[in-house]
Amino acid sequence: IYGGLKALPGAQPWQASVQVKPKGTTLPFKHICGGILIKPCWVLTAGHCIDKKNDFQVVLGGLDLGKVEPSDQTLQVVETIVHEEYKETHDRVQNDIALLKLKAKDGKCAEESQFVKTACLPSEAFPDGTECTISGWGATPTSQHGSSQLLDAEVLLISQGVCSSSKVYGAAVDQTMFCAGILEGGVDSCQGDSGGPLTCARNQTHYVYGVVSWGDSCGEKNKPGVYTRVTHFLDWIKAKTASTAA
Ligand code: 4AZ
Repeated sequence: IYGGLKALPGAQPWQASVQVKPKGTTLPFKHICGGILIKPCWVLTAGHCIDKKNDFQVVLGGLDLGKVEPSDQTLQVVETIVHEEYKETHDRVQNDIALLKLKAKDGKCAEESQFVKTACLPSEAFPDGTECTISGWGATPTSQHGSSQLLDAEVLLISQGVCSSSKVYGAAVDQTMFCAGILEGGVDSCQGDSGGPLTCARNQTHYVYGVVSWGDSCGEKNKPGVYTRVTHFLDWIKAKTASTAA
């Protein structure tokens, strides 16, 4: 996260760290992407975070990735579902969305606490200019390897007209995506934040409106972050997660 601050305990309780243990090694799990808890057994993330060859785990409730904290809940992933039309081309990713099904222990997956809560799925659009929140452990201006502390920042929703104008991203951005940030630069998501949340609030309820997806570099003028537009994928999310009551 560029232009962010240390997240306060409990401020982003849906934030997940998506971690992999490369197959056929004994290396420990390491953070690769963010994720968003949307149901006790389901984490939403980006399609480009999922390489099916890997074993995944998800850590919820943590702020410092370098420490084991009492609020941590570490869960195994039993199924990864990448969008059927996920595509990576030279200049962009499309349908950059995936779901991770968590493994239940004693019949439960994530347990709600002060530090672990689900984010709601949005049912309608938020207006351009709405102030929303991004968070993650990704790269910062002073650390390309990311931050061990969870950071968050406020960004503004940018209109589709501006986002797909030639001075910003042109035709690389379509209706399944949106831009958010500050056009002057300085506040943005970055590598390692991918898959994580952009949430917008209405009446004290937090909605997962975007999934960190891509962008040209980080924090540059006229190159805001590009987010998967969750409202475009609601039917897909509901269909895939309908198999479990939780
Ligand atoms: C990345 O490489 C990435 N500034 C994520 C977000 C942004 C750029 C790159 C947005 O995962």
